[in-house]
Amino acid sequence: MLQRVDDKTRQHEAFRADVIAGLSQRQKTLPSRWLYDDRGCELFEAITHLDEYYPTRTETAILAENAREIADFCGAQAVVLEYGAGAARKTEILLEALAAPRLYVPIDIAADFVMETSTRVRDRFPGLKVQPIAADFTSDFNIPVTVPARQRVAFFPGSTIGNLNEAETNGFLRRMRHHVGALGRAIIGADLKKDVATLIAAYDDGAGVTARFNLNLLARINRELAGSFRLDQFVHEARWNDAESAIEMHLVSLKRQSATVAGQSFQFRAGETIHTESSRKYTLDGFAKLATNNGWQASKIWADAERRFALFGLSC
Ligand code: AVJ
Repeated sequence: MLQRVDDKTRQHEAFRADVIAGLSQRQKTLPSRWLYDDRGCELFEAITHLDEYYPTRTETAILAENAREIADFCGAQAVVLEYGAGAARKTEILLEALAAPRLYVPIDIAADFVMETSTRVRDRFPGLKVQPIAADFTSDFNIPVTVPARQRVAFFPGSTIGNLNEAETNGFLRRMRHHVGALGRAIIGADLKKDVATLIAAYDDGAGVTARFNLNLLARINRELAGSFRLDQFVHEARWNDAESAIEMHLVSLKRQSATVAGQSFQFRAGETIHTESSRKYTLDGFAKLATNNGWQASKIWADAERRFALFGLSC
């Protein structure tokens, strides 16, 4: 319990520091990880069911259709390390396809969430050992020695990798490589570059769910950091940044205004934006090169017929 209180306090402090620092920059920016409070998770779940948002259903279908081959690539007795636990259906498809997984290790910064995931997976797969780790997968941490060192497979679906910047991506791929060891493997989901109209629609849906998801970040700041953002004076925008090969989400200030956060005041020009998320889109070659540069080799690629999304099977 004490641990949990500590965790909450630390999270709150980190949130405040990130918001103050982000809003003090010339291009105001807020780290996308803060989009996922309870309401944000609910809204993201709703996004995954939208017609325009193709990634989730495409990746799930790729996984389901290639489950046999993917399981073979992992090895029947794999030790599955999942980074950012909770991709429920995807995890289940993989675990189901593995003949005799030795252990499932969900890793997530939210201690409560990783415990919930563990319970759910234990219920669903009686007999499967589950050993949760509460850690932030974007910073350094060690896998406990109690996790068998052989046949470790890093599982990172959802194209969450696309939200990391270049330095974070390199660091993350290397850390994963270190975690699984020389004989280890990885299965990583990555969204692919495609026509801009399809991409924009996926991040600016007709029903406005993504807009609510983005604006919820301001509501969260108001709630948790005594913020004074006027939610009706900011609008959601999805932009394609060609140089970064990324879709960006911004919150656009509709007028010249100011907002207070934790006692500090921030000024906004009319049309000025807060950059809240980048979602990088890869080419098959580009991702393979990224893997190679960080100690991996892209041995397998599973994609849908339209090449919208890919699962990469990496080995060392
Ligand atoms: C969960 C991070 C993969 O980048 O596509 C969806 C988040 N943001 N719509 C993505 C998101 C806006 C999503 N990821």
